[in-house]
Amino acid sequence: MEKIVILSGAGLSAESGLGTFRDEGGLWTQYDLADVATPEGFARDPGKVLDFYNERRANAAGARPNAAHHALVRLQHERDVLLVTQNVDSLLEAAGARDVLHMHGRLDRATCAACGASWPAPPVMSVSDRCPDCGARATRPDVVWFGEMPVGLDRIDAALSQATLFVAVGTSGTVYPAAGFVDLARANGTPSVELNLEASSGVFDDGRYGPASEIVPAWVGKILSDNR
Ligand code: BJW
Repeated sequence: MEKIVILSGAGLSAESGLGTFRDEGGLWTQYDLADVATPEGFARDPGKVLDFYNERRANAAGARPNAAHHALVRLQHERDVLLVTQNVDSLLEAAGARDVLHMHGRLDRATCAACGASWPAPPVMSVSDRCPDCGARATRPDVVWFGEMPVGLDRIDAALSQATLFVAVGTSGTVYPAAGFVDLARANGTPSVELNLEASSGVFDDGRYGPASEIVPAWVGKILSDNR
């Protein structure tokens, strides 16, 4: 039976109005990632990092899934699909996904650096917030910064080892370990497809290029009609 692993990145949500990181005007052209996306940056200036995520949380709360999110969810409903996303937004869930592995965490969750508790993030996080479990003033966004271990790697490895197709959607393939999934898939002999605005740095067996809201529904339609 067909088993599909789909890895998504910021390009999936770009047409929903959420910025990418490395494109022209992207977040990493406006902010130094060492300041806002590392544990060291957070230790230096937690207020700056919380402001960065508070603004992104507010933007994400006003965003709606686009045709690409809806198409991936349709495929998940009709086939055996593991949706792995690097995105911290919840647009796949908003489109009706039943299971999404957020390997870089979630904007709508907070966590405690002291005890590891995790809970729904308030709209605005502040340095004076206390952990609801242990009371420590050690709360932070529940996202994965550079140098930290992504979420769910064992489950992803297991799924990749059994996959019959690996698909990357809207990701530049610059951040590891996600950037290496295509190599793992290919090493297992699993065909790989890239759906992106333009070719990334990864090596894929097949590629469709253009805006996600156009190429993803077209590709999903083809998969569903080819394998009825
Ligand atoms: C469209 C479109 C449209 C636009 N339609 N497409 C040297 C070598 C190798 C590795 C390392 C190294 N030095 C350090 C490392 C490790 C490091 C890393 O990879 N660094 C690289 C930069 C070199 N990685 C880590 O530290 C990770 N942890 C780790 O490695 O743990 C140790 C470990 C050891 C052994 C095994 C496993 C693990 C953690 C990485 C955490 C990344 N965190 C961030 C920020 C936090 C979340 C947040 O704030 O949102 O995650 S960084 C940022 O990049 C974010 C994203 O999830 C991630 C990926 O970006 P993405 O999604 O690809 O976005 P872009 O902007 O890069 O690309 C968008 C794409 O969309 C482009 O291709 C466009 O063309 C396309 N597009 N519009 C379709 N409309």
